[in-house]
Parts: sequence; structure tokens; C-alpha cells
Amino acid sequence: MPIASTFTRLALSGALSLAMLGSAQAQDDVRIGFIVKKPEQAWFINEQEAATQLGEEKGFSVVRLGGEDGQEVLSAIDNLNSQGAQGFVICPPDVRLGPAIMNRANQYGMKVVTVDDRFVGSDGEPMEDVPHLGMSGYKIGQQVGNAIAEEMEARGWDPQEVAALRITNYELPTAKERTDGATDALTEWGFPEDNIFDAPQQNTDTSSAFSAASPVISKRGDFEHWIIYALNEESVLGGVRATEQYGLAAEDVIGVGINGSGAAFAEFSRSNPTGFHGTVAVSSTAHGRQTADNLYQWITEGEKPPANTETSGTLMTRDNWEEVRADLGL
Ligand code: FCA
Repeated sequence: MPIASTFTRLALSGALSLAMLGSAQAQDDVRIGFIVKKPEQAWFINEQEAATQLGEEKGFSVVRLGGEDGQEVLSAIDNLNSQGAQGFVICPPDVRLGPAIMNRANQYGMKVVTVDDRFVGSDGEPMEDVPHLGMSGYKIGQQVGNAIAEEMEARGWDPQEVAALRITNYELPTAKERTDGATDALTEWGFPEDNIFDAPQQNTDTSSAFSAASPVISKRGDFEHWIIYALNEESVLGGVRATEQYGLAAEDVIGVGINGSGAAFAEFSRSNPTGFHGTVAVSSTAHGRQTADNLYQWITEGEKPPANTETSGTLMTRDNWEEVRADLGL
């Protein structure tokens, strides 16, 4: 190959890649963080992936971080600042950290959007100033309660002889809304309030739900039939595992969760059905994309996202989970 032409080609490709670099540079100017309280949970992995994917489509970068306690969140924010991020989406490990998180973010001039768990101010009220997107907890809780009631009917259970394991997390408003919604739907249907037993969990994961559930189930050994609900499917699974450990059969247990993520898919894929009857699926993909997009628009166009956006859910059981999964883009 003649030297001249090689040179021309090199020069040309150099110019091209410089031009590409130029535009990539402009796009790379926007960098956002996506901080989640439980980075190992399928729900949060999916949210972060969806945000990253949107960033690839629109040309901004997403730094995925975990923040499992206040210290970790604050150092994640420092880390984002040193990377030149203009803002972040966060699901905080404790909603009462809202004021401290906003302090740090404001010091750096970063914009903040919350997802799933909404900040609570020092007055105990939601921090309306920080745009939020989360599920409509009460309504989704009602869906859980109704799904359990229908299944009790299908199995011909007498509600007087059924115990309800309510795995609670009253420190977290969205958790309380969800379990309140389920309780109200159940009692409206005729479930006796006296048969509802609380198992307060310390965390929103399977192991803390298992620890909370075990003593409650063993104390009420007189009940043969159990229903289980909680703020999410990970927690309901902890309850289901506790009934199994206690020796209850799958047909004696009806657990219905919330989320529709990998934890539920794995359970539905098992060859033998378990006491995990279903889950109300919400699109974690949509939560991740929408919040990242809201923040991106805010940074680039100065358009502040709506104060509060609520999303809805669809019941997913062993029979329809693959279909619902595809519909929700999960
Ligand atoms: C809370 C729960 C998560 C998920 C999310 C939408 O953060 O802990 O499992 O349900 O709300």
C-alpha cells in the first residue's frame, strides 16, 4: 500500500475519531449517580441497569453505587462529586436520612431525585421539595389483600381458622402503606382482625423477615393455614421459608408479595409450587428509566420533575408470570 494513501487514511480516521470524541465528550458531560439501599437485590439491580441503558441511549453516564447506611451514602455522594456528577437518583437506606443527604448534595450543587422510598423531613412529613417516584403503596397493598382473599376462597378455607403473618416495617412509610392496604382489603372481605399477627422486621430483606416470622409461627402452632404479606416479595419469601422450616406444607400457605423481580421468578421456576402464591409486579425497569430521565431533563433543560409520581402493579402468579414479566419489560 502506498505510503501516501496510508497516511491519508490515518489522517482521515484520526479526524473522524476526533469528531466522534468531540460529540462523545459533550454527551459525557452529563453524569449522574444511582444509589440504592440494597445493591444485591434483583429489584435494585434492575433499576440501576435500566437507568444505565437509558444513559447509553441518550448519551449520559450513570455511576451505580450502593448505600446501605448513612455513612456509605455520604461517601457515595463525595465520590460522585469527585467524578463530576451533577446529581443522583437515590433509594435511601433510611428515609430519615433525607435532611442529611440533601445537605451534602446542596453543598456540591447536586440535584436529587428519590426512587421507591421517599425522604422524610425532621417534622416527620415527606420532603415535598425532592422529586419522588414510587409505587402507590396503599393500592398495591389492596391488590395483595384481594389476591390472598381470592386464593383462600379458591381453596375453600374458613377465614376464622386461618392465621395471617403480617411482616411489618413501620419505620418505612411505603411499607406501612402497603401492609395497611392489604390488611384493609382482607378485613373488608371478612378476615378476622384477631387472626392477624405482626412480625416486625428490621430490614427489608429475606433474612430479616425469616427471623421476624419464625417465633410468630411457632407461637401460633394451633393454626394449620397461614397467609403471609409484607412490603415486598423478598420479605414474604422469608415468611414462606419460616413456614417450611416449621413443617407446614405448600398447600397450607398463601404468601403474596410485591415487586416482581428475580426473587419471584426463581420461586415460580421451581418445579414444585411453594407457599409463595404470587406477587404484585411493578416495573423496576420503568422506575429506573423514568427517574434517571427525570433527573437528566432537570440537569440539561432545567425542568424540575413532578413532586410525586405513583406507579401501579399487576398480579403475577405461577400461571402468568412469564407473560406479565414480558409486558412490564422485566
Ligand atoms: C422498597 C422495598 C423494595 C421495593 C421498593 C419499590 O424500597 O424495600 O423491595 O419494593 O420499595
